[in-house]
Amino acid sequence: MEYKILKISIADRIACVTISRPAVLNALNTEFFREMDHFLHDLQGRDDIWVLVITGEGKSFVAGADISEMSGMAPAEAYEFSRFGQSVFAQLETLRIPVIAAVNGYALGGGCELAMGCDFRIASKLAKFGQPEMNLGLTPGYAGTQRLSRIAGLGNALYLILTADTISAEDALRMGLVQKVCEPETLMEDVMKLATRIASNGSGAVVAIKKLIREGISMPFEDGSILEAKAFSELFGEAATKEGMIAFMEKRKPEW
Ligand code: CO8
Repeated sequence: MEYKILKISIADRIACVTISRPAVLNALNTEFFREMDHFLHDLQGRDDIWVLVITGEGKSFVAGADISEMSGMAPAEAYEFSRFGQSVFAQLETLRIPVIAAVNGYALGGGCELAMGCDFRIASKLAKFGQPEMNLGLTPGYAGTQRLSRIAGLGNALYLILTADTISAEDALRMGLVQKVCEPETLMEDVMKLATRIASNGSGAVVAIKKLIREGISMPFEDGSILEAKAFSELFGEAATKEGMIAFMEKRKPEW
């Protein structure tokens, strides 16, 4: 597929996707979802990529769903648009590898929902977060009502969605919506360092950790603990795990 909106670079086991519609602050249209859906399907079958980074071009991460495209929709179309978007963001969660949102600017509406579909969020000091759909007479439509309360807590989710407030990266950090705030000039460098650190670990453990935390959160505690014991023990059959422990004892870096 020829990508028109996604700019993709792959190096050192890390894929970086830049959403590029800067004239409309990277607003998400149907074409974006088709491209992202295709790219994520492609990624499922690759074992040479261990971390995915998503960012936006220009001053915005993503300023929401494309309002001009949405404004002409009938209810049935809006339902399809919402479900398709939800399914694409859900793929980020079920992808085997970790996904990091590098939030460089506005993450509003669908942009905040995209960032929340990622495994964690690193933000520039200039980033702004919010779910302003209420200003358009709408609710969030890409599972923002579901993810925000799970990530930032019930009170913060109700506060942000009911007020439609735009908040700073520092406020998002305090809410747990963001894990780290960086200087704008060093955002990508800092994110790539983190991605490199994760990608330099034995990939079996990284994949298991994402699966355990993602699946475990909707399971009873005991079931999640059993899942953990199974994944933990299975790693003992992997060469990378043996190498990790032997390298520790031999006081050297593991060779993965
Ligand atoms: N959709 C379409 N175009 C947009 C969007 C958007 N979400 N955001 C910005 N643009 C366009 C502007 O229209 C403008 O275009 P033009 O130059 O042709 O006038 C261009 O981008 C630049 O924007 P501004 O001039 O407004 O830039 P400012 O720096 O002055 O303001 C803001 C930046 C504050 C981000 C402002 O653009 C804004 O408020 N944007 C809309 C934010 C918003 O409401 N987002 C939520 C959208 S709704 C949503 O995401 C629902 C998701 C679920 C959908 C489910 C499917 C049914």
